[in-house]
Amino acid sequence: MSRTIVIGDLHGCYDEALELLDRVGATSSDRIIFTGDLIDRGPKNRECVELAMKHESILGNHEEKHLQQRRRKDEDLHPDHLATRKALGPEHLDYFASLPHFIRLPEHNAVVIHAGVLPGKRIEEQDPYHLLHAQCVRPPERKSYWPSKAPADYRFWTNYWQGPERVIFGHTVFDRPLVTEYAVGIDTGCAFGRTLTAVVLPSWEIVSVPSRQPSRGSDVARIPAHGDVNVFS
Ligand SMILES: [Mn+2]
Repeated sequence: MSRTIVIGDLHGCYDEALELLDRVGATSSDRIIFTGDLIDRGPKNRECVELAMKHESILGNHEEKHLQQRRRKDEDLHPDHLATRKALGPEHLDYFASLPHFIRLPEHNAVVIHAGVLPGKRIEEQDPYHLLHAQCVRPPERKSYWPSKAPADYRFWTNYWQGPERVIFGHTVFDRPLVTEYAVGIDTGCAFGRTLTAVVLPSWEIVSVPSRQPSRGSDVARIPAHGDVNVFS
């Protein structure tokens, strides 16, 4: 039976992506989807984009940023973004411009998005800002906060989302994959020296490989054994 393998944010971690594909035994009959944020932070941006071009990806906020900065001068870019720009050609930016905000997997009652959604709206009606950025929210307000900067009455979006689809997402780095009834978060911070994670459908098996990058500090969402996921450090 053919599988769908969804892989979390690469951020230039190409070697780990190949190791993960090998670890899950990916073949040409498997469908492979990346959750966006292929670029920035890690060492092999071009390779990651070209890997995604051979498979499928959604748009991440980092691809969006490079599209927004497309006409900005080199000297006006963040050094990390400049390094990425130098590794890419116009064909890669054109590819970013073609990427969807979500990919539906109706056969699994699932949808792949980059960041998050607000409750009570179909995926097609979601604000693209939330699809690319949502973390801690207070519906129906539009505002979203980084976990470490969220006021106490803002909660991580998965605490509100009640489906009907199970959302597979990246963007927020967790200390281990987040698995709830209606959400599966698979960004485990490879670019920060943690792990790269995939979820394999239809079994929903989670597979991770260790990062080869040096350990770097980042906001990491620590998931408690019970309760919501608003425990961050
Ligand atoms: Mn992101």
